[in-house]
Parts: sequence; structure tokens; C-alpha cells
Amino acid sequence: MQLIGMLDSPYVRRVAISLQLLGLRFEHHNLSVFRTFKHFAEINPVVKAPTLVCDDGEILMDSSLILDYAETLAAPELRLMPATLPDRQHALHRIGLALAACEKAVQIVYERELRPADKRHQPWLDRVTGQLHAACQKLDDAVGRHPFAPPPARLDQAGISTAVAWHFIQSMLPDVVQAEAFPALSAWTDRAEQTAAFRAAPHGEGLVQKSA
Ligand SMILES: N[C@@H](CCC(=O)N[C@@H](CS)C(=O)NCC(=O)O)C(=O)O
Repeated sequence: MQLIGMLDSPYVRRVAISLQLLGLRFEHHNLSVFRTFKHFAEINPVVKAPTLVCDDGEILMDSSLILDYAETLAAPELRLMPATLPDRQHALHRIGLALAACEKAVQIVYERELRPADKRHQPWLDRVTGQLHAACQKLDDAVGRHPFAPPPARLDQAGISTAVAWHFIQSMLPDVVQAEAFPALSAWTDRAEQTAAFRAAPHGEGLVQKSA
């Protein structure tokens, strides 16, 4: 299968990290939805990153749907979602917050990078910024209740999505979300970023590297 999209997208990055931990082989193509729009559209006319091209050629998009597919393909002992309640519910709670934080952060990035300054609508930016802060606060609270467990414990999907979201926010919007105000998120992400799967898929424009 092929993963299409750049690792500066938190959605692409959570998939790239998860596919490694799920033990699934994939080719990564770091196409940009902006700079290589036409090339991307030849693979997926909807131009959404991440896009997954399955081995039979069918196209999947949306990181959570791609991860649902990947979980099904993976060996049961490598799956990243807790199978039973209440752990699954708690994981879904944290993933929802991490994805909401990503969505709000991406909206602010697009507002800054794509919309001409004279067309910006400050009340909308204020609303989105408030939502981003709320998601980060709730996620920080939740992470505080689930401290990072060292190996042999594995990162699960909630842990991956949390760290990817926080790293993205701190890379793109450090002036909007101050790291000092969210100590649990910062500590969690520092630990996760040191793991092999995260290091093999660093935020940015590069390709997923072969992890150990
Ligand atoms: N909910 C989607 C969001 C994906 C998303 O918005 N990706 C961005 C890149 S960060 C994208 O494709 N942007 C181009 C566009 O929406 O036109 C997911 O989880 O995959």
C-alpha cells in the first residue's frame, strides 16, 4: 500500500507512525496538497492528505478511516486501539480531543498562510483559537491522568495522536498555544518523539525513513 501526503500534516504523520507500529509495510510518497496539487489529483481527485492507496488500488482517505482499515489488517497483538471498555472509551476521548486540536490548529494555519490579510475575519480566528485552547486544556488534563508508561508498554493510538497533535501545534503555532501552560502534553510528547517510529517519521517535508 502507498501513503500519500507530507509529514508536516498531523493526519499524515499519525498514519505514518501508526502503520510502522502496526507492522504494516507501505511506500510513502510525500506529495503536497498545495505545491503538487495536479500530481496529487491524479492519484486522488479529492486531494486530501492522507490518502492511502490499497494494494488493489482502492483509495482511502481520512486518517481515522485509514487507521480503522490498518487496525483490521494488523496482527491482533500489534493493534493500537484498546479492544474493550472502558479503555477504548478513554482512548476515543483523547483521540477526539487531539483531532479537534489538529483541526483548529490547521484552520488557523490556513487562515494565516492562505487567506489575504485584508480578508481575515478576527471574530472567526478568536472563536477557533478558543476552541483550540479548550481542546489542549482537556487533553492536558486527560494526559495528566494517564502518565507515559515506559517500555515494554507500547504507545497506543491515543498516545500517538496526542503527541503528533501537540508537536504540530508547537511547530506551527507556538505563539498561539504556549507550551508552559500545558506541562502534561509537553512531557508526553517529549517522550513519544524519542521513540523509533516517531523518529522515522519526523514532522516536515521528508520521507518516512526505515525504522529499526
Ligand atoms: N479529517 C481529515 C483531515 C485531513 C486534512 O484536512 N488534511 C489536510 C492536510 S493537513 C488536507 O488534505 N488539506 C487540503 C484540503 O483540505 O484541501 C483526516 O483526519 O485525515
